[in-house]
Amino acid sequence: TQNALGKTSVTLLGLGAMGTALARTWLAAGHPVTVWNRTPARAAALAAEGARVADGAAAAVAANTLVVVCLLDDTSVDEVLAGTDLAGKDLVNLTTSTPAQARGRARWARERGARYLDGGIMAVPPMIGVPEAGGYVFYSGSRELFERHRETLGAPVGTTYVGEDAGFAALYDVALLSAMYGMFAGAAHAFALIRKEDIDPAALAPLLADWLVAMAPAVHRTAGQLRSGDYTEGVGSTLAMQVAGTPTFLSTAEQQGVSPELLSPYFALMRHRLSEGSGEEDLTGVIDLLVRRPG
Ligand code: FVH
Repeated sequence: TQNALGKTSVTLLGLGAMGTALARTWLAAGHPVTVWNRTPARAAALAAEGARVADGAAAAVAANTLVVVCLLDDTSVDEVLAGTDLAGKDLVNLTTSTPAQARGRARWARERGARYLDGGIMAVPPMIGVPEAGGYVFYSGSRELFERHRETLGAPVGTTYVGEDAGFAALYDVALLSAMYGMFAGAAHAFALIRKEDIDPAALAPLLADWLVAMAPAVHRTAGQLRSGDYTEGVGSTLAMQVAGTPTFLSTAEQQGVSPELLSPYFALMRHRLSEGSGEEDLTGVIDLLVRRPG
């Protein structure tokens, strides 16, 4: 359903920080929006901005073909959609899920006659409706559904479609966030090293940020090596050389009174790979050690 300006009507279930930001942006972009939230008070401000407030999840779902859910977790999606009629609906689930939950939800939606698209949000609420902030949502599942609603879904924040497998959006989401936590862990160790010295953390911060940016393109070399299977391709610092340097990192941590607990597991994997005779390789072999083999 579209209004006179050709803007698709949206039903949104879940008015937490993220849902509220999404609803507000759709309203500002001229989309008719019907909302529902378990705690009704959270809908009041949006009602004043033009949202229609449904008196139940079932009524909200019935109001429009495009139904977006942005709830706490997969269990809350179950609870909220339990009594709704999803036949013929275009269900877009922006609730953070595991890949298995997303695939299960896609099957569940299909059994109820709905088309399904899963989303993994790579943004925080203040980035919604602010294109220059660079946020976006990974989408996976029905490509046809994504194409049909691409414009509407792209109104609040960018969109990146990653495939028909409904679990892929969640997988990409968690992969990127996992890398982010690795980066935060490295930065935490770096700040810990200078903590007891007469060094201003604000002086280290820009150096750290620039260094992480300079190192980030290494992921392209890693990807190339994974594709070719040749982990020596384009190698700059060999695994043997890097393992030889690890005692310096561990001794420095000890001298500075810093626990090596964030660095040590990675160093252990590097040593393990070296012990397999991979000294001339890059660090890419560590990935193979992480991937568990069946049995
Ligand atoms: N906020 C963020 O920074 C992150 C950014 C990346 C993506 N996440 C995910 O987005 C989903 C929603 O997050 P949110 O920020 O809106 O979360 P809350 O503000 O905590 O709101 C949660 C909403 O879920 C409703 N809810 C929770 N449990 C139930 C339930 N059993 N039945 C019905 N509704 C439920 C809650 O309702 P209420 O407490 O207001 O009644 C809120 O509407 C999430 O998956 C993030 O991981 C956000």
